[in-house]
Amino acid sequence: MELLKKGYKPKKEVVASFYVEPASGIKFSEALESIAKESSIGTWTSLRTMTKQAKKLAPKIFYWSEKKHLAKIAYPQALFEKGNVVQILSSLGGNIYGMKDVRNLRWFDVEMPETFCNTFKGPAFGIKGVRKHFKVKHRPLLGTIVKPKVGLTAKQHAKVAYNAWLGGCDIVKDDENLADMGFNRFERRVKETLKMKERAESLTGEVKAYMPNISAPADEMLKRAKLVKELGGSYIMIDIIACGFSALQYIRNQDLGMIIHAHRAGHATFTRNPKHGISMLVVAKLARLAGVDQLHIGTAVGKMHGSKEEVLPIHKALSEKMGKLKSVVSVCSGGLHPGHVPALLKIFGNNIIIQAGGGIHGHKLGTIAGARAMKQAIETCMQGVSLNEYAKTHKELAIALKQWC
Ligand code: CAP
Ligand code: MG
Repeated sequence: MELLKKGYKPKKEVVASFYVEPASGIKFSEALESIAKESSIGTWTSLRTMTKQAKKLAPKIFYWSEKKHLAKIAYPQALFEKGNVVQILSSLGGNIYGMKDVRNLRWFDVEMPETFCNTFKGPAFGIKGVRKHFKVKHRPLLGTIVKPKVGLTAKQHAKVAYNAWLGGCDIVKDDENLADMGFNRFERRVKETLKMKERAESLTGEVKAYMPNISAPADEMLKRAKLVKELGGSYIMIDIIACGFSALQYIRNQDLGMIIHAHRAGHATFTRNPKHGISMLVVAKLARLAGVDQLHIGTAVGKMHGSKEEVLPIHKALSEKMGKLKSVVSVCSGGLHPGHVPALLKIFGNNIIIQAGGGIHGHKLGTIAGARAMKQAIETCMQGVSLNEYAKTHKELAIALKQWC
């Protein structure tokens, strides 16, 4: 099969971009052909069983630069099952990583025809739906993660959430490793925390939200999602890497009318190495196909790996046109405190959710003050004043800046 077609212009194909380092003794073009075959219709040797029909599904390697280790491969849409994210990963994120012909391989981008994107449900709410839910038009939304990550009882968890809402948080979420624990049962936590949410809403007059983590075996996830809905919740949170795209699509495809918050814990096992793995940009596009409404993308300024050059394209990709799919809200979280807010909003703009865990619950005066300090930092950006200026008349912010800057 002749797969190298330099200069070919893809039409309605799925285009995957790769970083490729061949193994020693393997030519760059040989490595590319192995990748193209193994990710589509071929294998290590020619086949007596190959048919004309099957050959029509052969991909075309239409761009490559050995110097830059780059290649672009156009795959016929017919190679991919409509509405099935799992099979995209099994093809483009599958066997090719284990082949001896490649020393390093990173799938760093994917472009899909609108007609293919439209075979997926995509986000049920998107940016517009989330903002409408909170009746918040312009400013970034503010969230917190109840800390300690695990260890509190359901009642204690709910109290921390209540204080965060009183202090000004719109959203409170479970941490990624909090599930149905002996010391904090899922149902009890959801009941207690939603009760506190309603109390905080009546006190503040603002819409508040709780994002319980339903990550578990898929059958249990559905039970928990339905329970949250029955109890009056509006959100569910899913650890999409640990749960996998099958479970994510399974829950999305139930059309429960719940906003889906996607945590990406574990992504760095394969997104972090610049020479090998799958980029967070690809994960983000697949998560949008699968139907998340919100997705952690990194902060560029906080505690997690991920530069502005890497994170900003992900933020843009979540609202760029992808057929008729709704946009996804970028969630910036990880090591953030009030001192980070101006730099964060300068990079990403206001159409994001800012989340702080330690940056709120670690505040010297406690959670309410910590949430107030984060909200005050957002206010400085909305009003165009400096943090230090605003801190002169806002003590919670002043204390936070002294504590962490
Ligand atoms: C943040 C966090 C989030 C990270 C995940 C944590 O807490 O709850 O899981 O944001 O990283 O457990 O670290 P802090 P990312 O605010 O206390 O750091 O968003 O990059 O996926
Ligand atoms: Mg966490």
